[in-house]
Amino acid sequence: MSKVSYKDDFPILTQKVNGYPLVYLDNAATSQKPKCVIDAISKYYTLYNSNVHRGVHELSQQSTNAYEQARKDVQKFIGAKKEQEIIFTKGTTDSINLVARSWAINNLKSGDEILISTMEHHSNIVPWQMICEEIGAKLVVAPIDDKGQLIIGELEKMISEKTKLLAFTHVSNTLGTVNPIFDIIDFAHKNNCKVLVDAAQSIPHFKINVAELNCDFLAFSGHKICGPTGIGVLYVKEDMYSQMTPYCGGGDMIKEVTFNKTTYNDPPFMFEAGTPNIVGVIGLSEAIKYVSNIGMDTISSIESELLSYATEKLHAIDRLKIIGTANSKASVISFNYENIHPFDIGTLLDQLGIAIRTGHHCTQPLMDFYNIPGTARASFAFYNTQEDIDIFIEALKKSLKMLY
Ligand code: 7TS
Repeated sequence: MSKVSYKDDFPILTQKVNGYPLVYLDNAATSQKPKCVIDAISKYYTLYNSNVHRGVHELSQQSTNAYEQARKDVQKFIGAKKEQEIIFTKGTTDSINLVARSWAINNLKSGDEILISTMEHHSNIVPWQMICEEIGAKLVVAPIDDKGQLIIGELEKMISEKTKLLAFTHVSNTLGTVNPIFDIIDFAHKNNCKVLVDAAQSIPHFKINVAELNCDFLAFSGHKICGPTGIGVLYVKEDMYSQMTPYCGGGDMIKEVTFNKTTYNDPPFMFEAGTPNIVGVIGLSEAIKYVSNIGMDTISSIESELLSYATEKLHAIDRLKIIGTANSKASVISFNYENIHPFDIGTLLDQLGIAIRTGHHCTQPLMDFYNIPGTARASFAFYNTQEDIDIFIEALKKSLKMLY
């Protein structure tokens, strides 16, 4: 187990909750923020708060420079070929809706199909249902096995000339499953099908390179990778822009406006209408620098050790069932214990200062697949420690004794 601890970088983790030192194991919902990110946000408001892309004055230039530098930082971080391929959004949900409204609605017709999987988050289901309803397209769902793995042979059979988009998650937020996205993207492209990757749960854990992946769209949220809430990214492969039109109009996304006709700015600006989340972008760029300094490979290896350690400890608890046992997993463990409601487990753990998430995790169809109302979910970040897991396991045993 790695000896370096990154906990000290996170001020929030030093506090007590309900009288106990906080053990934060709800990282799949949102990550904590290191001091450097908090400082970058504070510095922006203290020293150069101003709007971007419009002021001639010094502060606006500083703010614009920081905003556009952040775009380059994101480009480099995800291996995009050009900075123009980076659109800043509110988060993964907003990014997926942007693809639905700016691309899918213009390029799909009645009878076409969108292929997703059983393990998708609601934000990669509902936008497509809305589009399908509007244009008469069909949502097709690829099955998974009991371990929570995509059945690739079945998925491949479901792709036909009608399939125009494959939208699927890289990592399941509920099961932790890591999907074989290289192979899936390759297969989809051989069948003339575009691919959107929901990277909300992979970007915090692994090095992502969109050029190598060769995906057409990739979405993620800043808040899951040590950045602020309300900021996200949509990567768009440059040649897709010719098939897209903006769905949100307003300031900053135009070249010229008259009452007769408006011409649009170039991408990515045409997709960033209105005053953007400037401080969010600046905070995200600081977060990217922070995790890059640690190294995504180091992060992956710390988290994989935490995952193995916690899985082993949970397996040793009689009658506890882990939901999601894929061969390749990120540091997320969902579990249930006999007929005890996950909410009760979460509530008792909270009283001992331990934060986990309980419920359906915005994956209700996946809960239906397993025929369960929800799970208790512990999700680990690189700043968690073996000691956190020991405390969690002891508290869990104590809680189960009280409940069962
Ligand atoms: N896709 C996946 C795979 C997710 O896990 C989430 C959020 C989203 C999309 C949506 O991200 P947002 O930032 O736009 O909300 N997942 C979770 C979770 O597991 N617990 O809380 C939020």
